[in-house]
Amino acid sequence: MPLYRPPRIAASEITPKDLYLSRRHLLGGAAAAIALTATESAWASPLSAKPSAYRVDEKVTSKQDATTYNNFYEFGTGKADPAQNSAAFKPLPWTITVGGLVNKPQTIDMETILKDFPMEERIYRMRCVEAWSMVIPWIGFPLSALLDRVEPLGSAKYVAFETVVRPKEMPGQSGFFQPLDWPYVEGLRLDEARHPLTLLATGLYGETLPNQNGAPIRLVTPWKYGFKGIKSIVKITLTEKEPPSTWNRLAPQEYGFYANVNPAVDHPRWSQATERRIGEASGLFGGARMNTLPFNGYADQVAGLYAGMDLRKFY
Ligand SMILES: Nc1nc2c(c(=O)[nH]1)N[C@H]1C(S)=C(S)[C@@H](COP(=O)(O)O)O[C@H]1N2
Ligand SMILES: [Mo]
Repeated sequence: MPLYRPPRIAASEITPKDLYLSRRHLLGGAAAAIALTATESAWASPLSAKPSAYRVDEKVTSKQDATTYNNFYEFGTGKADPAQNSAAFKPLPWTITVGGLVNKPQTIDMETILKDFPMEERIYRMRCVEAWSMVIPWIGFPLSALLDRVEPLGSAKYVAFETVVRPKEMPGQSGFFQPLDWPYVEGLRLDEARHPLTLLATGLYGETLPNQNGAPIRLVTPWKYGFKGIKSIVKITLTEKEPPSTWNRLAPQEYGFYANVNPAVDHPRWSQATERRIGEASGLFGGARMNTLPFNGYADQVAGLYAGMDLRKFY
């Protein structure tokens, strides 16, 4: 499989020293799962993972589409911006600090994560609240495994997530126009966070995550709208109260905390009944229009989490 190359990065822009350091960083740790073969892009390297039973039987979106049509406002608001503006972002070295209402708060580096948590490949649907969708082969591990490691206290009811803040490497955080308040934050109820479908992803298409997809580690909750899938996570905090989430804070009448995919509840400005599958045989708008499924097709597995809630009231 050809290696993915971040667009618009010339080999000459990476100094040999950077390269050497990031390579050594990858190879020197106990991260046996990573075998670096690229000479010029240490952050796009093969990542081995066991296949899993979590796979939808639908055509997988091309890697080209999944890595060039992105939402990652830290790198700009256009779909092509994250791939074009993220070459200077350094996903390694990286640590995640996990704390709050837990017995064993800790800061874990990426090598330890790759070594301690067995990686699986999972092919999930991805449905953006903007009514487009993809099918993506993620590599990652269940968030519940990380939560087990820190031992949440009985008082913990929610999990809060934070994206890194690095204005020097993320042009969307440093320009005149700042589209969001940083850091980007998200949250899940603890039972949602512990659900077996909830993944911390470290790769896609057999490789470590490209910067534009949330390197080196991001959240994937396939039954929720894509904005819940917070990228480039540096902090995870167990809390008693529902944590803030970026889009809900910005426009609470348009984006909810739960954000479960629900074709019966329209966004105030557009229908959520159908979606445009990116890259599929196109109509006028460059993608096949298909019906959106309740919980994005994962109702069998997750509907039980919301028993007793009137889902028409939540978006
Ligand atoms: N930190 C951060 N995470 C983010 C976003 C963002 O702008 N910043 N965009 C979200 C949205 S709206 C979507 S649809 C998905 C897109 O993920 P993808 O680009 O890997 O397909 O990332 C989500 N995670
Ligand atoms: Mo989205």
